[in-house]
Amino acid sequence: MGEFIIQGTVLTPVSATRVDMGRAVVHVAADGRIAARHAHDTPAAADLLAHAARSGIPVRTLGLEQLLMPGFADLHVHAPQWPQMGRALDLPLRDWLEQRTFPLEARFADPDFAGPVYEEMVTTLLANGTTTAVFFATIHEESSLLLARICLHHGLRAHVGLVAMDDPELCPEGYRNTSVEQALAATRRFIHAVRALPGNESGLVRPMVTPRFIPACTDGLLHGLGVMAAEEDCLIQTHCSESDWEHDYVRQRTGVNDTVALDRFGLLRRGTVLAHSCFMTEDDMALVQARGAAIAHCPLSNAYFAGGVLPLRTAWQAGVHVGLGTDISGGYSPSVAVNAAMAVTAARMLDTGNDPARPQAQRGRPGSRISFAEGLWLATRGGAQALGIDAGQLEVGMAFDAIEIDRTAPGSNILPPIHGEDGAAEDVAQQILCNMGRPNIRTVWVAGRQVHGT
Ligand code: XAN
Repeated sequence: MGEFIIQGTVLTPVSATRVDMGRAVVHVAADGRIAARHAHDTPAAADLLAHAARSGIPVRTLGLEQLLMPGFADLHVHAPQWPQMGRALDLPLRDWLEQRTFPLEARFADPDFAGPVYEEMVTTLLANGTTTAVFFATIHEESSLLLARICLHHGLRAHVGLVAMDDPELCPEGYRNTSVEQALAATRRFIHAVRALPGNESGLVRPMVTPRFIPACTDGLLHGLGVMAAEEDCLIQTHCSESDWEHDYVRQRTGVNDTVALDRFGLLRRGTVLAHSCFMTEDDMALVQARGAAIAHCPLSNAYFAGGVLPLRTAWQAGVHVGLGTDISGGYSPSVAVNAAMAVTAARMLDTGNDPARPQAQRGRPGSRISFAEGLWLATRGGAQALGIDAGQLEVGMAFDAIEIDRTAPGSNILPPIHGEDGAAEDVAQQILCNMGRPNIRTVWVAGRQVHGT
């Protein structure tokens, strides 16, 4: 992969609340990072282009209807649930797991079944502009390692977890770890195997310690995984304070909320990604912040399985890192943009006002709303920050994980700018999150490598 230059309109979050848009010349170095970014019409931009012409560095020039923006981070995807995306959402979480999801995931014991599913999923996520993904795989080592290989082959920046689940009270015979020792040995082998994959020297694909959630794991397994994450310096992912049923279950079993229980097992660390977290209290959030862990906010999935909405503003006020998750297939869309727009919508619905004239049941949490700029941040830099990755903004020093959007692609739902004027950057960000679709995504890069499109 060689260096190149790309010039055109760049749309990027500059902070959690501000989006910037302007024509720029961007230099992507051979290591896949942004080496320089200059506003077009500046002497520095002219010098860069002249240097490119002299040195034979390729230059890609975008038209006025194209936009360059950071790629999306999807912090929560159940890879083996791809075949049931958009199905079975009318069941409650526990029934859905037992009747539909565990039987489907059990089929991934067969790598010949897993391979084509994972192949299609990875390429579809890239086609939707996802440049970083965090996957729950299954309990099966061979097919989970195959998922890591497929991510590496296609250039998706990925985090892959071999799922650990051993509690016979919830997990069916045939789809659970057979003992704590077996689960721990498999997880350790998996961590080492992912790190040693040929072609993974840069760590593009990273393993994650993955206890499914407290109800699926015995105390012995949770404790062992906490110790292992520290020993191996490995990221962790799990579900946390997810739904009314799950939240009550954990309180009954442990006497505390999920966050405190996870902390006691050593599972709350910098680099832990907690999916959902709808039922976290302010104390829970303070603990998560103190440990440096992050939340994967899955607004679409929460509408079906949680019986609650993440108080996102409260999490941010507590200083917690938050990104977005599609939660396939608890969420029905593979698009992080759809989930970003849904996050804005869910926050507005939470904020139904606090008019004392209303009955208590109709009062919301005032101040919950988030802007579309904040939605874009969640979808890009917020997610990357949660994982400790230098990506998610098109700024010098960041990895060039980017999407070229074509606003006039055939089949586009994005309307052209009014009178040819784009207006405010936030308006454009809003339009992209609300109306973009696959036809608009012309090209995708991860770490400077073109991984989708032309
Ligand atoms: N909790 C879960 N929630 C979800 O949305 N999907 C799952 O597969 C799962 N497992 C535990």
